[in-house]
This record gives sequence, structure tokens and C-alpha cells, in this order.
Amino acid sequence: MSNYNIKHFEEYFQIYRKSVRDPELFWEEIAEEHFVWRKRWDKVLSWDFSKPEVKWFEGAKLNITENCIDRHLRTKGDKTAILFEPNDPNSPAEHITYKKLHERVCKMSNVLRDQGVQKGDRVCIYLPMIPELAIATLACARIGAIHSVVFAGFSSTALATRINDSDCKIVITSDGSYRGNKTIDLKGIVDEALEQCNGVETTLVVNRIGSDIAMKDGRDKWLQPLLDQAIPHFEPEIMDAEDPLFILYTSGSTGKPKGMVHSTAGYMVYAAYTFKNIFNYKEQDVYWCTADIGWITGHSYIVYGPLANGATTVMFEGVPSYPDFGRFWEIVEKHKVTQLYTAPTAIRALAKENIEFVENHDLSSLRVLGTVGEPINEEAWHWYNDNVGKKKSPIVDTWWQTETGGIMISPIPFCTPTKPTYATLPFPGIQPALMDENGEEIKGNQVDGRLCIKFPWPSIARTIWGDHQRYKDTYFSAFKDMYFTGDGALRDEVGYYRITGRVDDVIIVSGHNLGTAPIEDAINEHQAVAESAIVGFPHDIKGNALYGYVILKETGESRDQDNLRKEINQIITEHIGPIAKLDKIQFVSGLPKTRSGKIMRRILRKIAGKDTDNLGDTSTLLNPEVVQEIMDNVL
Ligand code: 7RM
Repeated sequence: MSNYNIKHFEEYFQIYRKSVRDPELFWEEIAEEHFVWRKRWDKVLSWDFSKPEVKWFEGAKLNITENCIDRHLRTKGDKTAILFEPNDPNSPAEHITYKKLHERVCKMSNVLRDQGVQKGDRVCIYLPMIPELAIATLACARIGAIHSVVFAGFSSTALATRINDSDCKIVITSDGSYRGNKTIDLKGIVDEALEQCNGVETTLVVNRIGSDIAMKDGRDKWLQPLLDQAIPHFEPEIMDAEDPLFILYTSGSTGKPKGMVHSTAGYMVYAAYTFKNIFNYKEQDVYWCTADIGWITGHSYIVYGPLANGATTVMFEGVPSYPDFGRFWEIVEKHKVTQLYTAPTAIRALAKENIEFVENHDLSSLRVLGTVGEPINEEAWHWYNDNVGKKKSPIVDTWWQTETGGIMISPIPFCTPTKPTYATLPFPGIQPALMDENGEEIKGNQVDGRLCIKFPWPSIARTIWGDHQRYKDTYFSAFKDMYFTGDGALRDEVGYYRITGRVDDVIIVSGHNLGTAPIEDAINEHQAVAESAIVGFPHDIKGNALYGYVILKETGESRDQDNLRKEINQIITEHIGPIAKLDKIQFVSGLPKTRSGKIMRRILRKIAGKDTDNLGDTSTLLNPEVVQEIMDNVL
């Protein structure tokens, strides 16, 4: 029995049981049969969640790009690896074959090496969804540098924080980016960020939009002339299994973003294995994940997972609404996309539009549909299933996190019967547990609790860059010997999981994780603001939108409230990005607080969501009178 290709529901259970009975044997067989290694491992797994420390395939040597590119050259050199669909529907799509990808990654590797980038150095990549983004990412991996891709929608302050946190010495960016019919001045944002980043010696600039930008002498270099002179060969750096492959930042509920560190071998094995099975990948497929490579979904399921399988992976530069809301369906038809992996927020936005946008296109190539990023509501699930999948394409509702590196709970298409809003069953090798508030595991079915994972899997993040203590505190302290996900979940009568959402202070807006703390920090910088609290409330399209409660320093002063609201959102845009803007801002005289001084967000959430019939336990409140005031003035 091949563990690598799960074909029937029965087989899933057999493989799952084996993966729990003997995880080391299970992962060893997969690692052995499906990858190229320069040296075999000495030990499959060593771990201790109390430290916490996890090591997979220790002693092995490899380069992930050899697995994602070189080994396909002989048999699939002329196959399209990356299919680039530009923002402008009238510009031609670009088919980058495995041969061409190899050449471009090697050239980029040579450029980076010439710029002094060594093994272990951190490289910040701040690029739109153009081929150079994937190529730069892979080039870092090829030379053994640690990439830190920052989503190109983040503000200059957010970018600077991330560059400084991991001490990047080089930034790869572009003059600008296209977004629908607008352009964004990316280089301007980088220039602003770099005023706060002393460690950056070089920026390499892709010419994407041909805008007239300032180039700082000695620091800024156009990338293309350097690539033109580079040779198309680069011997991959031989890495240890546990060498860091990349850092990717994710918001926390407190303080600065967490730079999650992923390792090389375990990450590769897990991303490849999950991709193969969860997307039912077959040789002729054209697979499309609509995420940005700036998020973990793009890392694992646009770049590494698909390429490790020799797949054709679509990279889309644009947005679902440009030139109109038929764009996704036009792309599916044009490239005969077989797998479409997107987010509930996109599905909801598209479902709101005229159904003709969908019906005008031939979607018969689609075989598997996927969703990720937040819980999918029943209505969106059915819309996707009925109108896009025509009730024939299974929907894989994939639950996972930046920290987990790969999909953890998901149906396997044509194998696991799906159920709307349920991520269903753990992937082989994943051992979930539901925990109660006293730290006890809740056994049996038809229960709910906090979702933890009991046993390590190959792609678990190894640490938070520069702050191992925070890694321990955040994920391994709430429950003994368990990885705590921060999510709540329920398990139905047959053992299927449904993820109910975050139990901490991270709010997911349009699929983007936003910590409340950094937003509050930004608002509090406004000179008129004394204190603030942000909560999420349900929103038809975004899933959640942000509701801010703001205490002003001087009460009674007749300030223009609408103007203040604008200024507050302006500050948020500058500090974090437009994605974190508040939909509603209510000025209040106080915030409900516990005696220990913690804001009771639970109450604020209920008020913002207009769900105030039962506010729950308010006995620990220091100032109950403020609750009534807030309710009376709710927006
Ligand atoms: C892949 C990704 C992680 C958080 C996670 C959940 C939520 C993700 C689902 C989901 C319900 C899903 N990484 N989440 N997928 N909730 N069903 N299928 O999104 O680090 O950016 O976010 O997203 O709360 O903890 S992430």
C-alpha cells in the first residue's frame, strides 16, 4: 500500500491509524519514496513539547529547490511550472516551463550571491504577485538564505517592523504594482520603511509598471540588468534538514508580529504530501490557488507543494473584481483550471454579484474546490458547491495556520464525504484534541473545546524568530504537552471537526489575521485618543469587520466626530495597512474592565454584534454602568 496516494475512505482510515501507531515509520516511508536527498537522515523524529523542540529527519541533507525544480527537468522540462496570469486580461499569460524556471531561479541565485547574500542571511521580499516573487523565493532557498516574504499590501511601518525584526540585509521589491485599474507605489513604501531600517544595504528593484521612481545611489539597483548578466547555473547549497527555510510573520494577540520560522525538510515533505492528496493532484492538472504568496497559503500551496509534485501552478496578479466580477471564472475557463483554492471571503464577494458572471463561463474543467482562511458559512458553501462545482466537485474546507505550515484538517476529495462548514477529519499524522478550560482533554463525540494538537507533524513551525520564549508561551503553555492552536472547534457525532473561530484576540477580516493589539496601539497614537478596544463583528462579505470603541482624552469637547473617525482610520492605514481600517467607531466614556484591568472583549463583541440578550458572566466587572451606556449608543 502506498501511503502517498490515498484513494478510498477505508484506505484513509488504514493510513491514518498507521500514522498514529508508528508516526516515524509512516513519515520515513513518505520521505524516502518521494524526494531527493543528498544524505539520508540519522533520526526521523526527536521532540519535546515542554522545551519546546521538534526535529524531523535530523542529519539529512538536501536542497528544496532541487526537489521542486531540478529533479523534474529530465521528465518535465517543457511542462509549465508557473502559469502567470497578469492583472490586465489583455496581456498574454506567461507559461514558465520547469526548464525556464530553473534558468531564472539560477540567475536570481547568482545575483543574490553577487550582492553578498550568504547561507543563513535573511532576505526580505516585498513584491506583487508576479513571477519574480516566486523566483526570488526559490532563489533564496537555493542559496540557503532565509526568505521573509512580506505581503505587498502592508504599510511602510509594518514592513519596517518585519525587516528589522529579522535583520534583513537586502530587500527585493518592484517600482510599483497593479491592482485592478490602479497602481500602487511600492518603491515609495519601501523608501519610507527603509528610513527606519539601518541594516538594509541593498534593494533590488523589479521594473513592473515602468513608473518614474527615485533610486538611491549605492543602495537601489534595477534587477533586470543584473539578471541579464547572470549565468543560468547555480549549484544548490546543501542544507541540513532543520536549517530554517523561511520566516513568515503572523499577527499575535499582543505586541509585535511573530516571525514564524519554518524548517527545510519537514516543511517540504508535509507541503508536498498534503498537496498531492488534498487537491487530488494528477499529472495533467492546472492548479490554481488565488492566495498571495505573502501568506502561508501561497508559500505552501502556490510555490512549494505544487512544485515539489511537478505540477502546473497558476499565479494571478490581479483581483477578483477587475475588469469585472467574472475574472475568476474567465481564468478558470481560459486555462482549464482543474483545482481552485480560494477563501470564503472571496466566495462571499463573488456570490453577491450577478450569477451571469459565473454562468457565462465554461467551468467544466474544475474537479476539486478548496477553501481556507476562516470558517465558511453554510450559505457560501452551498453557493460554491452549486454554482461553481455544479454539485460534482468536492469542496475541501482546509483548516490550518501559518504555524502549522500545511493543511491539518480537511476532507480528502473523492474519499472523505464532505459536510458543509466542516473541515472534517485530521490528515494522516495529525492528532487533534479538544480541551476544556481546566486543561482536560474532552473525549468522545458531539463535544466542543479548544483545539490542540498532541503530537508533532513535520511542518510545525520550530520557533518564533528571536523569541523562543514567546513561542513557548503562545503555543505550548495553555495546555501541558500540547500545541494550542488558538481556535475553538466542535466534533460532531461521527468525529468530524468544525472550526468555530479564534478564542484569543485575533480577528480574521477577509481572510487576513489581524491582532487587535497593534491596531489599538496605532489608534492610541492619535493625540485625542485615551484608550481603545477593537473587536470583530459579523460581516456579510469580509466574514468579520472591525468595530472600535474609543475613549477620548477630553470629554465634553465638541469635536467633529466624523473627522476624528477619518483620522483614526488614516493612522491605522499608515501603521498597518488599509485592511485594518475600522468599519465602525463608537466614542465611549469607558470600557468594561475586569478587576485585574483586562478589557472584557467578550462583552464588547456581543454589543458590536447586536447580540446582547445574554451578556454572560459580568460579575467580575469593575464598572458595570459603562455597559449600559455603550449599548445605548451602539452603531
Ligand atoms: C492558512 C491560514 C490561521 C487561522 C486559524 C483559523 C483560521 C484557517 C480555516 C480557518 C475555519 C478553516 N493561516 N482558519 N482555515 N477557520 N476553517 N478552513 O489561514 O495563519 O493566516 O490563519 O485562520 O482561525 O487559526 S493563518
